[in-house]
Amino acid sequence: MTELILSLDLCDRRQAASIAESCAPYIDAVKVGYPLVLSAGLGIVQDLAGLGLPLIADFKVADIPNTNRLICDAVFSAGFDAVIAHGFVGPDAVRTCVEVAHDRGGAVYVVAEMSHPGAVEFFHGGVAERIATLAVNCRADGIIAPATRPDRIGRLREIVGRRTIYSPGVGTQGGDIDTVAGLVDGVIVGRSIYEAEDPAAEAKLLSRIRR
Ligand code: FNU
Repeated sequence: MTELILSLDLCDRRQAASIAESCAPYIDAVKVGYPLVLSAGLGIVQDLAGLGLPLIADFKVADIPNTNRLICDAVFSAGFDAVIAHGFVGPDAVRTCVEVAHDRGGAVYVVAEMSHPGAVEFFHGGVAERIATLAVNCRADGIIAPATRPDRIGRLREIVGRRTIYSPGVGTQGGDIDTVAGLVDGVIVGRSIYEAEDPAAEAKLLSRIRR
């Protein structure tokens, strides 16, 4: 089954909680990032906890090992179930995230290649493949790969095997959800759902990928 993950990039706490609640029957996890946490505060995690869905912290953690440890400790103490980290910072920094996450029963997903057009500047030419290999070697739970480039997902799948691939970039960024759903373990969707006139109806429509 391919998961549908709601990316809750809203800046209003009540609106975010209300959209998440209405979409909850059709989604498998909620991803929260800087826009919402910096606007609404970490208390949003408590608001969302009642949904009973895994909460993924998209903080793209990218610091030295000690700072990564402090960030990940705070993430899991706040009630998140998983964290997204960058891999370009190297194995010691990624391993620290994985250690903290696994000690706390959580997961780490490493960004192997980003979905926006400019990502090709640095991620192509072998870097994404090296980061995916690093994610495997550091025992990360999976990677983030771009729904905007299904061919690249295929290449990264060869490296990570059965590890989880979560993929953002469908809808507004141009990726086709039905193409990508067959290649990955979960599709991350933000604006196509929360900017829809009826977010729950849109989530229900997209939830066809869960079959
Ligand atoms: P939507 N996101 C992304 N591409 O889009 N974490 C990446 O390569 C990546 C991400 C996030 O376009 C992005 O920050 F690593 O509205 C946003 O939160 O569907 C979400 O995925 C996509 O949102």
